Amino acid sequence: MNEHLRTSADVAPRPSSAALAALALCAALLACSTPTSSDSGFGDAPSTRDAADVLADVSSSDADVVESDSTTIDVPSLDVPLVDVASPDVSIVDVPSVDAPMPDTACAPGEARCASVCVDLSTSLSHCGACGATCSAGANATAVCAAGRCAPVCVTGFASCDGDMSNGCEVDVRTSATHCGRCGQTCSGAPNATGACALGRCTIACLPGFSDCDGVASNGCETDISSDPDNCGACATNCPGRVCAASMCTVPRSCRDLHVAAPTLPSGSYTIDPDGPGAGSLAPYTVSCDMDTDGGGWTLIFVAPDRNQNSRTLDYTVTDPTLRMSAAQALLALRDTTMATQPVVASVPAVRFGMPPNWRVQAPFRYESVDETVNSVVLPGTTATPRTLRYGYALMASYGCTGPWTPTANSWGRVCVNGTTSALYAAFANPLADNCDRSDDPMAGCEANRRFTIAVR
Ligand SMILES: [Ca+2]
Ligand SMILES: [Ca+2]
Ligand SMILES: [Ca+2]
Ligand SMILES: [Ca+2]
Repeated sequence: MNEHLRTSADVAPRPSSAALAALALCAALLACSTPTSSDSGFGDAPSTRDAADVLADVSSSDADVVESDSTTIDVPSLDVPLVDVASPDVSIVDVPSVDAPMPDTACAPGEARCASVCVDLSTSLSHCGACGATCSAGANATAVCAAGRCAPVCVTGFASCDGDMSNGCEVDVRTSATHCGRCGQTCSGAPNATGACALGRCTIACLPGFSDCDGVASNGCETDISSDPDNCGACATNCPGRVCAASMCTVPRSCRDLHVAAPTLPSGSYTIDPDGPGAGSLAPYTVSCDMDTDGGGWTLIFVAPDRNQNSRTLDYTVTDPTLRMSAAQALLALRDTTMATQPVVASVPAVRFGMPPNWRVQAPFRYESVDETVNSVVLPGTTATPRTLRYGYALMASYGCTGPWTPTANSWGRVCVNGTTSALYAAFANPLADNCDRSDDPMAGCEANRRFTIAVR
């Protein structure tokens, strides 16, 4: 038999599995396409090989099989450089080369070539007028290239008022009081106000505590909102207690406090809280205030109720003692229903004196008979004169303010200041009609518009 034919047992090195697989394919192909010795009819020519020969050779050497049979087997090679062909590095990067010169004809009319880029030198921010000439902008400005020159433009609301665009547009003309709306436009001040700029238009800025309640800029901030009870803290904010202090509504402790806080308030009824608003046991209550007499600020604590009292225990009409306890002065006066202007009767002036300590304890009508010296001022007047204040429910020997008190079996009643023409009150402890007149002429009766009053401040 063929000397080349050998069994697998003869092969010293065993072929690898890959080689065997290749050989199996090789053997199959040879069987179909390679003439065998029997087919040719020329016998056992040594040059003729069959599948068995190939198998025997491969078994001895892998390399021999691949080299000798490559032309006929045409085994698909795994080494075909598929990866190299498809390499993205080659096709993408190499084509648009940055350094590659571009023909001038590639730029559109009106454009120039800077490096490889076509630009419009008249408008390009990076190549303004010349390649590489960049346009920048300072604060509040936008870079602009116009007609080949850098010309930064201020953003809306700002301006360059210093003539220097290198620092941009440094002025906010919407709010600048010295460049309002445009450079150099200054906003002047007004009473209680400084010039200001809002939305590019001149206006005024009120000083603290003032406001422009009438909307008229020319008279500035005419309203003192720190103390105006009609514009307290803000325009048209009305204080129920008629007191505005430190721009806040409050309720006064007395007519005196109210008068100090708001000197122009007229006489009338006002709400006070003698032990303080929001404090103490007292709730606010209404009293009559005399803002006219002797400088004003008087709180009325007694107003004769009608024409005829008949009592030894007549009390103040404001029974709360707080006001009288803190009062420094008392005022006797006849008043009309307004409780205001004095004297209500020209011939009967009011009289003012230091608050008698007894009057703080209780109303003078409740004492039997007291004479005490007070420094009194018959109004209008400026000289305090020591005079005898007389008060009590007892009977006096005269109808005026003279003569001794008599035993109290017959009550009568008297409040007067001896030696003056000032207001007198009499007969309040007697069934007869009361008298509201002057201390030296006590004959006129009390009337609705002729009431005896005591006020304190
Ligand atoms: Ca500037
Ligand atoms: Ca005004
Ligand atoms: Ca209170
Ligand atoms: Ca009487």
